[in-house]
Amino acid sequence: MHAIFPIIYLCCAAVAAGYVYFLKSQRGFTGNLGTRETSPTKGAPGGEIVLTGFFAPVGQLVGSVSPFTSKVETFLRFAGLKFRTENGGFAGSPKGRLPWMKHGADVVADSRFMIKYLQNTYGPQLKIEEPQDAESQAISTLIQRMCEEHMYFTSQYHRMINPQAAGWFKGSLFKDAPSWKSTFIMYCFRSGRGTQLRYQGVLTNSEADINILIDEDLRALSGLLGNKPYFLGSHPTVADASAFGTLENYLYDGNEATPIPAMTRKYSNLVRFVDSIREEFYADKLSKSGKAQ
Ligand SMILES: N[C@@H](CCC(=O)N[C@@H](CS)C(=O)NCC(=O)O)C(=O)O
Repeated sequence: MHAIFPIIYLCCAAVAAGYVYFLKSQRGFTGNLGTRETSPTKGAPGGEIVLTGFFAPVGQLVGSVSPFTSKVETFLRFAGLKFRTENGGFAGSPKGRLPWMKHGADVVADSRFMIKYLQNTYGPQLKIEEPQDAESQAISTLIQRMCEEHMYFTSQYHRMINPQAAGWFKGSLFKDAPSWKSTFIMYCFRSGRGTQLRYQGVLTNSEADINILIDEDLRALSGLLGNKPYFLGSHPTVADASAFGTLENYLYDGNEATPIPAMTRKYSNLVRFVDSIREEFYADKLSKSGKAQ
């Protein structure tokens, strides 16, 4: 009878060691602060832009499954800048997160600082222009903060914590990993993200309450967009890159067992906004990934 205890201890130790090994191999995914260097603000135009982020295809997305990576890629496409992408690479990121980029000798992380850097470096050569009036600039900042600091975390609940997303996590996000590995990674993510979302605040709410917040955010974006092609008028801006990164994920990541895609489809102008950017700026990838739903 007692002989079973050493075996149980050994199994627990093996699982704990595996978990620690996984966290170390990810350089502490969720909680890795990187080197926290202050971002360079401007470089010399002409260097190759290498964007590192999540680029493995997921669902029907043409942009990245990471809204922040998608935001930067969309900005580069709006701006008409040439770039190359690399998949993965937390360890190289000065902020411990994705995306980050190399441009000549500079390394810049965090979508907000990467875009400012590109604007300062390329200025009038960019094909897009930001609004000059204070009200539009304020709206742009508010859209970005809502997408990136609120809509991201509520959707993380449905991706990482909601048990309904298990099929998507294993069959889509980690489709290339063997089943035991994707299951193990899923439970590691649930634990790490669970802690993060409790401190951040989303996970102090029930699922029903989280869904109310999601709908309020979508309604706010839909009301702001109205019939305009883009959030600030007839031309794309950084606010649209940010909203696209978020909304394309809400609509097309394929996580249909959770309520987000159906909730987003209720707002037809948001669907039209996402689809028109996919068609105009991602035609190359859209033809490969299949037509929008
Ligand atoms: N403020 C950052 C956020 C980037 C971010 O959170 N990226 C996620 C991927 S979508 C990440 O790297 N997460 C790793 C972690 O939470 O440790 C930005 O705008 O780039």
